[in-house]
Amino acid sequence: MQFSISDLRKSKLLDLYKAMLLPRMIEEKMLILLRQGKISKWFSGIGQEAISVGVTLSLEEDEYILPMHRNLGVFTCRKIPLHRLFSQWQGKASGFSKGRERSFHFGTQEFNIIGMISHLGPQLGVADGIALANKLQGNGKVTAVFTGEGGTSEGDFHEALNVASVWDLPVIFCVENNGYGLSTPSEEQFKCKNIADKGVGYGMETHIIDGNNIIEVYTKISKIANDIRKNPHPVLIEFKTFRMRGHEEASGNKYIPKELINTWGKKDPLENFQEFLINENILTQELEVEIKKEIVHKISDNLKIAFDESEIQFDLNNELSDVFQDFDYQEVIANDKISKIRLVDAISKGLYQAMERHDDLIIMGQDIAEYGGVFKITEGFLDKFGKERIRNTPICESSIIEAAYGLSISGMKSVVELQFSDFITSGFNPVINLLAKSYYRWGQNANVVLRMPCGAGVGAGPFHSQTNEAWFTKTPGLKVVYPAFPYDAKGLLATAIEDPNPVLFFEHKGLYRSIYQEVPDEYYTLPFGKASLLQTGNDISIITYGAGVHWALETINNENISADIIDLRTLQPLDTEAIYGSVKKTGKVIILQEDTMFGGIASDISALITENCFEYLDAPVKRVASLDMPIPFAKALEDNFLPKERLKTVLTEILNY
Ligand SMILES: Cc1ncc(C[n+]2csc(CCOP(=O)(O)OP(=O)(O)O)c2C)c(N)n1
Ligand SMILES: [Mg+2]
Repeated sequence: MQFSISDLRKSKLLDLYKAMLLPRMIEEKMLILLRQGKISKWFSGIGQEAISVGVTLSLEEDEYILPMHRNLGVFTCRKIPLHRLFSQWQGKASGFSKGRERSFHFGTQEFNIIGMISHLGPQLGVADGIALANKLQGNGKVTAVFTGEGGTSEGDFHEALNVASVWDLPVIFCVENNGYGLSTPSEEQFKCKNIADKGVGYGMETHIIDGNNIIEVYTKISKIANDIRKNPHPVLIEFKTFRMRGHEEASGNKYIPKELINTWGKKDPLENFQEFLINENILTQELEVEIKKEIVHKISDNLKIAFDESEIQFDLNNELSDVFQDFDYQEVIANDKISKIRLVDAISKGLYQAMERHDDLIIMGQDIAEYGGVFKITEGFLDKFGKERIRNTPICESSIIEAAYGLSISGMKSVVELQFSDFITSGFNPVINLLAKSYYRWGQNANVVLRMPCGAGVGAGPFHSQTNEAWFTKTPGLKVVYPAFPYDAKGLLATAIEDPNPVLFFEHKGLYRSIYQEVPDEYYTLPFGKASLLQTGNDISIITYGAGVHWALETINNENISADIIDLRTLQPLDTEAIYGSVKKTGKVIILQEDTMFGGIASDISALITENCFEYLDAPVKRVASLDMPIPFAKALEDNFLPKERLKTVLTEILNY
């Protein structure tokens, strides 16, 4: 192995050596502890240390790094106290995730490290968001993100590279090509010669670097980082290296040909560099012994602290109260000036006023800038707020939601407009696994609102008509808002944007231009978790939301029935008090939803009512919902799919019970 040290000082060379030695020695200790059953799982980065160390030491300490499962060197180079790392791996309180996350699945703002989620690829899009914040703030910072070559097969990789390139984001995408993704060799993972070749297709600067040569990694990445700081742009680096041990320790590496291990064993980044330093008289045997002794002590002292720390105890309140970040709701009341406007106008005005109020709020979505969005909600926004804040995106829901999370990590707010709520399936992973779990996992909030134009009745067929709120009400960590009126929509959208937690904001397309209401012209907020009682009566309670509210009002008024009609307005949090109060009064209840029947939120509300109001019920709790089938296109089919007509039959049945 050739080392070209050019103008590096001796002390720097020794520092690089020590920086690689520390993670190597920690790992060797961990392998012993693993065999003794003292730690649970270990993903070894032995043989790949030069990459983590070289990249991390090329960055400033306040520049974000997003490592993967083999990048212990990133954590040690950022000088995290070792006992905190050890506590983290043992699920103890001095770690970074209150015992909720294992191995390297955590982040720490203190050290500017954003840890991975298991799904690998989302890391890359998160880096885009952090880099976008840096670019918008013009602070000249660079962001580095890691992935293995296996992870490059995921859609997230392609989306993230494409977005970074189109937006000229200051990111270094570091691919560690270590030959295997679990047991799958590279030739079964991708067909091109080098992963770096993929960057060409995105119009991106690329480099191939010997990942086992610390000097090459450090000098090249330092230079690239400097270039990016002056002139923001993304760079794709392929580090050629090899995974010397199994995917994780329990899985072994029998499937790897011995010759490969032997060949790469000779390229060990640490041994080769050590030999070089000795030959150059920079390192002596005595110094080597001294350095190792110091590290051994450091590791054992810190291990003792971690082992001495008591196990974490379960406290229900602690766990549940960390699902969401506390939000101190501030009521803002508008003056009396009102205008009669449609739902679509109320959302547009609410969003516009939120943009005026929050300088750090960015809107991202497909066709939202010049075109104003497919429903024209952001029409005219571009002129007022400019292209940086009203961002047209490529068609890539996943990486944009990941980028929104990255913006939140950097302290910014974002609203992402889904063109249709149906398309959230293409960005499902980051919603469920990044946004929803982040605060609970490591205390990082996701200050993101996803606007979800949804709903049927517009003859749009199976892929433009779904109302998919139940996919999200099921997932702890997400707030779900579903207004039925312009007044509620405007006030609740303002609150959604104020709230530091991730909010899915459902907007029914069928109501956009058909429902008018007098709405305050000024900015105002409305609280989450408060249903509205639209009409009172004594014979039955109808609990509903969205388009269901309008079906219920129409049906009840036509049939002249004395009913409570409750518009839930938000589904998470759910106003159970309003539900129970009404059911206890009327003794009969229908839960009406536009969603298909099985597994919808009506089922849970029904269960809550039977569990909490059983003695007050005079009839079975009834759900009225769409048929359990995809939404059809033709009018007669769609009308019969939807529950509106069935509501009358069920009403009669329950009132006569
Ligand atoms: C979406 C997803 N699919 C599968 C896995 C299981 N898995 C975890 S790591 C891994 C291999 C990753 O290979 P690579 O990206 O090359 O990284 P390496 O482990 O080699 O460092 C697999 C298949 C996962 N975590 N997430
Ligand atoms: Mg790999």
